[in-house]
Amino acid sequence: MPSSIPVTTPEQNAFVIHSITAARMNAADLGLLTQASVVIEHGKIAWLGTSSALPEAYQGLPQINGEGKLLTPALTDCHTHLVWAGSRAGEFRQRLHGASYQEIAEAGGGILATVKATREASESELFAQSLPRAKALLGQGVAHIEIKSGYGLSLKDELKQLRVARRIGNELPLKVSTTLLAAHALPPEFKDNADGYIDLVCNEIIPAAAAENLVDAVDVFCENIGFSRAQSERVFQAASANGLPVKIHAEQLSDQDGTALMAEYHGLSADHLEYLSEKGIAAMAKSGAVAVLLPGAFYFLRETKLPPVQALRDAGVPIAIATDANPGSSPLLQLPLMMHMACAFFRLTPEEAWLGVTRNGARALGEHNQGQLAVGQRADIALWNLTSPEQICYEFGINPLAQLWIEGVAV
Ligand code: DI6
Ligand code: FE
Repeated sequence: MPSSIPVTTPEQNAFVIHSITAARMNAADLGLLTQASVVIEHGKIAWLGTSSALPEAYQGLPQINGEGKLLTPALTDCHTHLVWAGSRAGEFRQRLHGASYQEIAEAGGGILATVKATREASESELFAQSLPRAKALLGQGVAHIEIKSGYGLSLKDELKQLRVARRIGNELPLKVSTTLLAAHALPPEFKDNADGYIDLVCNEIIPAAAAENLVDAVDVFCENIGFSRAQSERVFQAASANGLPVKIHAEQLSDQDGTALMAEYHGLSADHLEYLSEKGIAAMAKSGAVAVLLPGAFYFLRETKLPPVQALRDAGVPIAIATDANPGSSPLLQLPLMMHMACAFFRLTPEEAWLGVTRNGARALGEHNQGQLAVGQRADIALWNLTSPEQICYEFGINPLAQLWIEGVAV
């Protein structure tokens, strides 16, 4: 049982939650601690241990009765594209009539349909359409979301998307990490000139986004319908030159060796990974990057090839789970449902699913001060109406969140 001597004196904004089962996320079994108490102070976890061992200095603080509920770190959704305009419901209908995702993309629909709508939307319209999506995640206990650009595909419109993402983080209590995904698709004005577009991304869009402090990481869609490994590498070089960490959409529809490239650039994560090879797994294991699995896209695209979960496990690669919220391949905003699907489709254990949306989700965003219940971590914590951790993976449709605190403030 961990305990620590308090280093600060308790203040008015400090409180204790007692009678909880704490899932510390410090071990493969989640490090459950029953009849526990946690002390929150200055927006951080100041103490955690069994209730009977609560230090005297904290005993006079306001007390919240956790009534035996499960307390976990708040959730992180480490891969979303939730700033977009318009709807692709018509494409869903086309797919029901037999068209594939690739065929729709090649015919100028798909991502480019959303690019058109996103370009046409003003910044305030884009914000108004996107805000409810972030609110939906917040209401499920998500305290940190990543938001990618990639539906602007021009200097002006990529920056517009990133500004909207930053504004969501400023207006809601949750934290937003922004990722520039200008290399998501080829815009119509660069048709047949992918290298010319990559020049624009590297020479103008990345430096401008970095200069305006609009971006926390850079991503590329490395795929036969996206960008080649060589083009992805040029984007990574520009990201590195601008001091930005990289991530990659890799091996989603085919194996392009993008994961190994990301590892060479010491990237944060490789995401999707259904077609990941042994070579890619070994590269990830060596680099320490996070494998982000996206069961929503697997489900919605009716993919049949499973990501190599057992090989990732055997290699000790940390696994995260996210929604991939986007209008084309994962039109959903339900992170607990992704925990269920990760278990049902990918055979993750409930413990792996929890680690995937807490500790490992945070790591995929380069965050080490959140995602665990431990002294010194940000007090982004969630109390759940759950009798056991696996219940959230088993049953869906009822929101089990009892209370969320972000930096120690009740939401
Ligand atoms: N992979 C995906 O699944 C999404 N983007 C990507 O690179 C799909 C985005 C869309 O269809 O709008
Ligand atoms: Fe994605």
